[in-house]
Order: sequence, then C-alpha cells, then structure tokens
Amino acid sequence: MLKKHKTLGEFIIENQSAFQYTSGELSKLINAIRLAAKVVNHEVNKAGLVDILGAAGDTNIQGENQQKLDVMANEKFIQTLKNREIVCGIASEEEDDFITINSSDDNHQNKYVVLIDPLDGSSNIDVNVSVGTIFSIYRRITPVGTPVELKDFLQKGREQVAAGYIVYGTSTMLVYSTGAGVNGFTLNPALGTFYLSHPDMEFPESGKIYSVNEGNYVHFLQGVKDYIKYCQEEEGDRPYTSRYIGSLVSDFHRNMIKGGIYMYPKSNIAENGKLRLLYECNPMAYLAEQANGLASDGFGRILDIEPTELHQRVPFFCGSKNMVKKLHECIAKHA
Ligand code: AHM
Ligand code: MG
Repeated sequence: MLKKHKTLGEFIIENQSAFQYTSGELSKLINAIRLAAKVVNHEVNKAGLVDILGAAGDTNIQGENQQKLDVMANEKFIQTLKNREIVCGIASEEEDDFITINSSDDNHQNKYVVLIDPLDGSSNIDVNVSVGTIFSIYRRITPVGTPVELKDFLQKGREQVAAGYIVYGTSTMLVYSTGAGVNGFTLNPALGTFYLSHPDMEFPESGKIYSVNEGNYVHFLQGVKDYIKYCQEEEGDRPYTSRYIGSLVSDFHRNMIKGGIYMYPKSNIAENGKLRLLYECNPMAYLAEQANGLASDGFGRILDIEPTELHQRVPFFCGSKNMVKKLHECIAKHA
C-alpha cells in the first residue's frame, strides 16, 4: 500500500535541482534532520516506559525548567548535525549561545546555519500530548572559511532557505519547505521511513478554529479581545470552534489542515508574548506563507522583523489569510 507513496529520501533527491543553490548541501542537511527526527521520535514514544520523564534539574536561558526529553532532543539534534559536518553553526532554544561547528578538515567551509527548538510544547511531555521539533535554516552571511558570527543567526525570517517541523503526534510527521510549497511526510514506524502523505499543504483561505490561551484573556490588548469576541459571536459561520493544545506545532498543523488561526498575543504581563522569534515564530511564519497563510505580530509581517538577540520574543498570530486579516482590523481599531 505504501509503495505508491514517495519516500522522503526520494523526494529530497527529486527536488534538489529545483532549489536555487544546488550544491546538494541543503539536501544533506534535511537528511540529517530526518535522521535526528527518527531518533528523537523513538525516545519520545517510549517516554512513558522508562525513567526519562520529569525535570532535568536545569533551567534554560529563559529560566524555565528543562525536561529531560528537552535535553535529550537538544543533544540528538546537535550531535547529528555536528557528526554530519554539514552546518557551520547551530543555535538552539535550549542553549544560551550559538555553537560554532568546524570539523578538522573543512576549515569552516559549510554554508548553512540551523536554528532549532528541539522539543516544543514541553509542558505536554508528561501528559502524553503531542510535542514537536521546529527548525529553521539560513545561508551564512559571513564569508566561508571564517567562524560563524552572531549576525549569521540574526537574519530576518524572510532570508530563510528552508524551515520545518516534526510533530510527534498520533503519528509522527515531518513537514517542511525549501521555498516551493509545503510538503508533509508521515513516518511508518515499522520501517523507519517517512512517506509523502500530505503533498502541497495549504491553509484554507478561511477557517473556523481559533487557538489561544484564553486563560490570559484579561491581560490581552483590546483589539485581540475584540477579535476573540468576534470569533464567539453568533453570525454567519460563527461562532468558531476553540481548540488549544498548548503545543504550537500541533496547533499549527491542525489549523493548516482544517483552517484556523493561532494566537500568542502580548499581554499586560508578558510584553512581547511568549514565543521566540528565531526558534518558533520565523520558521512557522515561513511555512505559513509557503502554505498560503499569513503570520504577523499583530501589526506587520513576522518575516520582516529585524532580530536583535537570539532569544527574542514576539507576539505571534498565524493562520488562514482571512482570519489574520480580520484580526488586524480589530487591532488597528485600537492602535
Ligand atoms: P516551550 O518552548 O517552552 O515549549 O513553549 C512554547 C509553547 C508553545 O508550543 C505553545 O503554543 C505555548 O508555549 C503554550 O504556552 P501557554 O501554556 O502559555 O499557553
Ligand atoms: Mg519552544
């Protein structure tokens, strides 16, 4: 039955020439991510069975408790990318600073940097709810042959050459884009192979799902409150349905398939919201735009924001075009 589906490996080879820089390095990089995803998937799936649950005792740069699986996923992704010697630098949500990679024989010859959120939605790990990995890839801007610098990582999201996520859900999927649409691959766990199951994924223009942590409602700006009330009003195809997993990757994935909007607004208590521009918002915004959706901070395009620091946070709204546009209208009224 699976035979008629292309494998991810076949897809990468077939589409390599369509990519504007065809050295094959990016394909190798996606292959390395595919491998790390399988390893992490294996660990995540047995999370309930072995003593790897619970906090690892450390806190990350944002002062949050790190879960053991976060630590494991971080190590696996970094190690796999290091071993394959295909990137010149890595930045991770779980690391304070970026990591410079230089294998003995290449003398900083690699062209790509990768930014990852190794295990997003970590508060869901202990309760068997889906979590995800998010990745973002840029070409370095400093010259090849020199060590990477902070500015290689602080590029605007629109400069991404690829981005994607892995969702460890009821089935494990790898969804990514290299700038020519979004394709989703489902892992057959028995064979350890990803198959193209969701070609050319797109957000429906309009949707009926809104995803936001409504517990924070009282702290939201008036424009966002108005939009939430709009979603709840009885008129036309409304009220919409509220669905919030608390796992960005899963909420995004569902909304892309069914049509919807995800929101993590700023509030009176969190000036810039919660999500990180480089590890979460930029890659998801890139995917959203590649999938005919929109992603904004409430005022402008996420992909146009000039990053100033690695762990910067921004308000994030993303999903079906018409829903994001309506939200903008509500926000603009109070601007
Ligand atoms: P994390 O990187 O610490 O896991 O936080 C990111 C997650 C997102 O996946 C999710 O949408 C959001 O945090 C949920 O936050 P909250 O519990 O405040 O609603
Ligand atoms: Mg995260």
